[in-house]
Amino acid sequence: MTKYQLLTVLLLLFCLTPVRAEDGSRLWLRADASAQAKVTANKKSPTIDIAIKELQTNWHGDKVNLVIPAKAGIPSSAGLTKEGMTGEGYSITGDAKKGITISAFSEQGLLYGAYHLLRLQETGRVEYPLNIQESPQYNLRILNHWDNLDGTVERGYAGHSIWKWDELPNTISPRYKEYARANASIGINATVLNNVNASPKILTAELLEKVKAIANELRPYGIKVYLSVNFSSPAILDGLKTSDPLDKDVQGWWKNKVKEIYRIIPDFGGFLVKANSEGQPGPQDFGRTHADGANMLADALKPYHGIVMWRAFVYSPSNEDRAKQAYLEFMPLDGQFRDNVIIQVKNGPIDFQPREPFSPLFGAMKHTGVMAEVQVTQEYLGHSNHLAFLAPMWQEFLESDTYANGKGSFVANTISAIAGVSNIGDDINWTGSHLAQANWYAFGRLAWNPQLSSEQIADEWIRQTFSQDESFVEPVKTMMLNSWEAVVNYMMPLGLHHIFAVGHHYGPEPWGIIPGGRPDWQPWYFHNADTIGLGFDRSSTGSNAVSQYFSPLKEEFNDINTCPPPFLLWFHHVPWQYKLQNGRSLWDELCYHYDLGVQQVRDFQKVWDKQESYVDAERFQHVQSRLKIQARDAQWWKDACLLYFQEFSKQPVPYDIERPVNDLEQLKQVRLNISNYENASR
Ligand code: GCV
Repeated sequence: MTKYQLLTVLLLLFCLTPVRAEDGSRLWLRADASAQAKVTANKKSPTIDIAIKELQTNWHGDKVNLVIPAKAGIPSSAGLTKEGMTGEGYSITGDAKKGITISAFSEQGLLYGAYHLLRLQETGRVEYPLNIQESPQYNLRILNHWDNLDGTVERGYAGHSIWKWDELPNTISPRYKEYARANASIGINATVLNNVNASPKILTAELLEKVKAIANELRPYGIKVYLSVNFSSPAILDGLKTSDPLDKDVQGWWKNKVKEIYRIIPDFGGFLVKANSEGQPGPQDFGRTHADGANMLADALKPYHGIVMWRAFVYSPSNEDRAKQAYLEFMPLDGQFRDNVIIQVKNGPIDFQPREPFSPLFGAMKHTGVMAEVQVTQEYLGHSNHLAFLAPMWQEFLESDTYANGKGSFVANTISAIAGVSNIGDDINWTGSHLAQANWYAFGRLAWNPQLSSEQIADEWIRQTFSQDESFVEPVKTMMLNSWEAVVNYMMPLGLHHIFAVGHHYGPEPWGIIPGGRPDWQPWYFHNADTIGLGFDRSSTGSNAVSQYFSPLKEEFNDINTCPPPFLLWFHHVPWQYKLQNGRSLWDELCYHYDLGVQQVRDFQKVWDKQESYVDAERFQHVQSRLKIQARDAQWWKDACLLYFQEFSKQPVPYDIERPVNDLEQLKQVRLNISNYENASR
C-alpha cells in the first residue's frame, strides 16, 4: 500500500466513525464555535463582551445587533415594551436578511437573549421573522451547593466540590467560568457556595478572599454569590458570650461582618440560613423566634440590598407528625419578618421524597415572601446511578393548586423565587451521570419560566446535548419523561415515603431500626405497616395534617375515596383489602406498581441500547452501565418492599406479575458503603 493509499484509508476510517468520543464536559453547550457572525452593540461591558463573543463564534446567521435602549425613548422597532418585562428580560426580532436585534433593559438581559437565540439554533427552532419577548417569572433563580469547606459535598454524587478552597484565591480553576456560562445559558442568576450545615469558617477574612475570587469569575455572567451562615458564628469565631439575636453586641458583630463582606464583594447577595434544624444552632437556643433571628441578619444586610433566605426545614423530636411541624412553627410568625427576608420552603412537607404533596406553607404565608426549594441532586432518587428526569416532578409541584385565594392559586404563583440544591461536582461530566445534566438544565429553564412543559425542556436538552435526529430524540424523550414516575413506582408508590436504608438514602430498608434513634428517623414511623394495612394516617382521625391545606383540598385529601392515589398512603392508613377505584385491592395495586417500575427500567434499557449509532461510544456505554445498575436496584427495591410488606398483608403476589428473585433475609443483610453521608443526618 502506498503512503497515499494508507492516508486515504485512514481518512475514510475517520469519516466513518459515527460520532466523536465525548466526556460530557461540554454539557448542553455544544455549538462548534466555527461561526463568524457580525455582532455589534451600543454599549460595552464585560457581560456584553461575553454576549458578543458567544454570538460571533456560534451564531451561523449573518448580523446581530445588541441594543440597550436609552431609558427615555425606547425605540418601538426594538420590540421592547416595559410592560411585563423585568430588568433581565429581552426581545429578539428580525430575520435573516435584515439581521437580528436583541434588545434588553440590562446587560444581563442581552446575554440571556444571546443564549436564547443560540438555543433556538441548536434545537433547530429558528423561524423567521423572529418576534420573541421573554422575561423570567422569578427575579431570584438560585443554586444551593451543599459543599463543605473540606471539599466533600453533602448528598453529592458527582465527585468532590468544584470550589477548590485550598487553591483559592491564587489558583482559579477554569471550571468556575464554565460553570457560570452554563448557568447563564439557562437563566440561573445566583448561587450559594457552601452547605446549609455551615461551617462558621466561611465568614473568616481568609475565606472571604476566596469567595471574592469566585464572585469575580461569576459576575460577568450575571451570577451573584450568596453564603450559608452558621447562626453561632459570633460566639464561635470571635468568642462573644452569646449569639442571641437580641443582644446588642451580637447585632453589632453581624453589622460589622456584613460591612466587611460588602467591602470585599460589593454585589454580594446575602445569607442562606438553616437554623434550629437537625442540630444546627439558631435563635431558639436563646429563647427567640425564627423571626427574631432572620430579622437581625436582615437589618444588617438591608443597607446593602442584601437578603436573608431563612429555611423552614424544621422538625423536632416531638409527638407531632413531622409533616406538620414547619407549618406549625412558621405560620404564627407570618407577617413578622422584614421585607428582605424570604422563607425557603422545601417542595414537600417531609424532605425531598420521591413524591410528596406540596408543603401546606405554600399559599398559606400571605404576609411573608416565600421561595421554593427543590432538590436537583438525587438524594432520594437513586443518586447519580438512576435515571430520574425531574422536570415532571417539579411541574407537578409548581402546578399544584393550593386554593389559597380560591381555585387556580398555583404554587408557582405563590412563590417569589426558587432554589435548587445542586447536583454539580468536579466529575468531568459535572453531574456524575450524563443524563443527570438534564436536571440542572431543567431547573434553570423552569426557574425562568415555570409554565414550560417537561416535554419541551427534555426536547431542548436532548437536541443540544446529543442529537437532533428524530429517531433518537423521540424515544429518548419518552424514556426521560417516564423516568421519575418509574423510580416512584419501584421505590415508594401510592404515597409511601422515607423507607430508605438509614443514612445513605439509596436502597430500601422498610424494616430498618436506628437503635436509640428518634422515631421520625425510623422507616416504620412513615409506613406503619401492620396486619390491618399500610400508610400514615394524616386524616382528621389521625394526625390531621390535612387540616393545614385549604378547602376543598383538605376535604379531598381527608376522604380515602377521593384522595388522589399517588398520595393515598401519605394521608391514610389503608386496609390491605381496601378496593381502589380501578377495582384492585391495595395489596395488589402495590404489587403492580412495584412490578411496573421494574418493567419500565427494563424498557429504558431496550430504548437506550437501540441508540448506539447516534451517540459517541463513551457516553453511550456510560449511560448503558448506569441503566444496568438501575435495573438491578429496581428489582432489589421491589423484592425488598413486597417481601417485607407481605409479612403483614399475608397475601400472595398476584400471579400474573414477575416473581421476586431475592430472599428477604438476604436483602436484609445488604450493607452499602456509600461515603457521601458522613455529615448527613437521617
Ligand atoms: C443539608 C436532609 C438531608 C440532609 C440535609 C437536610 C437539609 O435531611 O438528608 O443531608 O442537610 O435535608 O435540607 O438541611
